[in-house]
Amino acid sequence: MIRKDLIIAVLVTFCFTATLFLIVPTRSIPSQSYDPMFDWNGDGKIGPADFAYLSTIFGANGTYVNVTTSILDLQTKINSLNASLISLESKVNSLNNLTVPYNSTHIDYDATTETIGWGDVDNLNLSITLDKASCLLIMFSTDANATKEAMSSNAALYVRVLLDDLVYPFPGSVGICLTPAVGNTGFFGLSDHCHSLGFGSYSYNFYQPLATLGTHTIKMQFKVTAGTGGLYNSTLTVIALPT
Ligand SMILES: [Ca+2]
Repeated sequence: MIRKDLIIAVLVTFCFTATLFLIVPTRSIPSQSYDPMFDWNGDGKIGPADFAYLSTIFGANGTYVNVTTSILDLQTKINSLNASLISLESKVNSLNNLTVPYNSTHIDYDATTETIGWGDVDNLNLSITLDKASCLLIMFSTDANATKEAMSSNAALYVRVLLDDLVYPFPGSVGICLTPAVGNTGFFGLSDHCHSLGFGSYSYNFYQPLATLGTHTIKMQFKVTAGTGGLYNSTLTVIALPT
């Protein structure tokens, strides 16, 4: 009977002791979580070197910086910058998809007129197709002259553009006086006479600020007020710019 009680006592003592050994080590190990804010030398652990550095600056004064707030502010700025980049990327993509319709034609012979009413310049016409409403820039350049045979009114060469066979609204139906006028001279007792105007380079840029979607035709017309007018080496170019 005594022996049985002794065995039970030994077993109870063993269990109690084992429980202490399980509890004590658990309580003896403090909770240690790595905080990079205190890892001054950046070696991935909090050690003597970090305390050594801290001791060198102990007691120092300065302006407190809330690192968390600073990081949040920086994150806000980064988010704003990122939004700007996304917007810029969208605009660049739009530019990459942008098409600029254009057309051009050229004649390399001398087109002349002796009429005082408007007439077409042969082969100086073209068409352009727009996928949306656009501003048309119509550029005309030529080597022109004007001659005058009779002693009459001044002779000058005029040009204009027809858009879809309608008189172009800009600068107006009167057209552009392209060359200087050739007139009579003979003042101060000199005999009455006149001189023809040699070929010279002239140009004019017409524009239509709001051309509608679709295909448009453009052609040049010319006229003279007297005598003969000539166009040589003429170029007609139209470019459709986004509005
Ligand atoms: Ca460290």
